[in-house]
Amino acid sequence: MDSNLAAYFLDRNLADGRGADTALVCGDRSVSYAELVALSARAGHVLGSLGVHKGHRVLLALSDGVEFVAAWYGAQRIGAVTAEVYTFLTAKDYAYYLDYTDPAAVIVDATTLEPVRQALAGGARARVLVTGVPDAELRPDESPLWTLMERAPAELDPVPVAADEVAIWKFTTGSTGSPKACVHPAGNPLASFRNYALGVLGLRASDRVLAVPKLFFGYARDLVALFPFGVGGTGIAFPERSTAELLFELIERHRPTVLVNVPTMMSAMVAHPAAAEADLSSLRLATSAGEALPEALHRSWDDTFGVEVVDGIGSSEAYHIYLSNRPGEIRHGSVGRPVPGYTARVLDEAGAELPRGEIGTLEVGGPSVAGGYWDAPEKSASTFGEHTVRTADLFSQDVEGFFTYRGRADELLKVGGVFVAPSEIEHCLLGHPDVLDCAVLGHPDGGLIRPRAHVVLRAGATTATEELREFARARLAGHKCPREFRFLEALPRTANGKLDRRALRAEETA
Ligand code: 3SK
Repeated sequence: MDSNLAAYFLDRNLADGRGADTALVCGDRSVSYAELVALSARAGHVLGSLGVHKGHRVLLALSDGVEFVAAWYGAQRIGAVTAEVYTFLTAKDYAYYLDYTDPAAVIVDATTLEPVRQALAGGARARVLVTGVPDAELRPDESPLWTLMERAPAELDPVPVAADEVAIWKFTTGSTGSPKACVHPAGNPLASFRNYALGVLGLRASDRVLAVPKLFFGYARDLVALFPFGVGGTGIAFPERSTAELLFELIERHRPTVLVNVPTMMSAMVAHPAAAEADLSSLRLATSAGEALPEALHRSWDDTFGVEVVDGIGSSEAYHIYLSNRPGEIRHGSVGRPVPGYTARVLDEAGAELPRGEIGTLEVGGPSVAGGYWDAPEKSASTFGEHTVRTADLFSQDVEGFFTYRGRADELLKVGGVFVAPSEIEHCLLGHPDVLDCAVLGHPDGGLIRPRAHVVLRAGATTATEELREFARARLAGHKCPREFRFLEALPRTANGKLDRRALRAEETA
């Protein structure tokens, strides 16, 4: 069967009589399925005319919007392999991605053109397609995407792609080293769509999905621009950076039914002065992933907004979410149970499965696990098995089968000879009403390692070290209680919204 993703997620809607239905909303623009199919056909022609063919890589350095989605499906339509990068990177970062990806074409916009130009000066040989910049400002070796699309035919048959042929690269930063791409065949997003989007979230044609993270992050991209299209629903995209205020506005304006969220933004939304008046009544559910959702934050979200949050965990290695709660069956503090079709085992250091209740590293198995990392055979061999991936995440599973996140194996602190997970201390402190954000790192103290808390207080709060110490002492074993607290304006976060422990450590030692 053909697994071309443009055929599956876009063209099928025309065959099913949904051509006039809205596929994508961005600002005042509403794009129907028929229009999106035509835009992707035009983009596919443009790429083809520049010599991009089946199996070639296309790197997207684009802000969220119609252009992103049209270009992505244009590349998929011709059987090319898509990879996306964040739009606020430096020329040095883009040089790394261009060198690593070696794309046949890179697609940029007004935000990314300059740094990509500088990066390309290093000698990379990709064709450059530009959108959102006047044609007259382009250099002779750069091509105007939109102008060429306007001249291109609006029909293009999808190139046949088998389920085991590579279609998508998903970058993963990991906690060490340079970003690596997880190489995914076309069948993986289809498996994730069936198992997670349909099997867990129950996506339907009436759904309108809005995401907090940007589309370069696969968690958001698939939930906005793939999975809703698989049921004839609507994705909502916006180019601006997400803020609580903007999200309240977008939710009131576009009336999404599903909000794809991350814990940091949940915290910012709950703490926002306009939270009580915000109208989230259009939402039938929100998802949370990307980071562990602290129980206290989950409960304050429930109290503030009353919108059910389906917490889960995914990874670029497993393609998307593999452990998740289920709507109507939410267990606070747990990331739920395996998504249908997936397995999850808690292992000891020797790789043997641990009994329920014990903490170990998680091994995930399922139909969407990547074939490996690009150009990293040793790391691939130590991470991937036959449709399994060994994570560095620590978990325990209770007798009812629910999994609880216990931190990263590589972040554990050995305090007084006992392993302590920073996440346990962080989740405890986040239960204090004045704590907005928190990260715990180990620091040497008289030859010993002790937990040190970095805390962001809510606006106007004046809570001091002694009160937080007492709060922790009442809830945690003595060796887990931080003695030292540092108060910060904000914690460093990655482009995906995850806590950046490396940057925090660098700030600490600067
Ligand atoms: O949490 C993640 O890193 C992730 C990555 C890819 C897809 C989905 C998720 C949640």
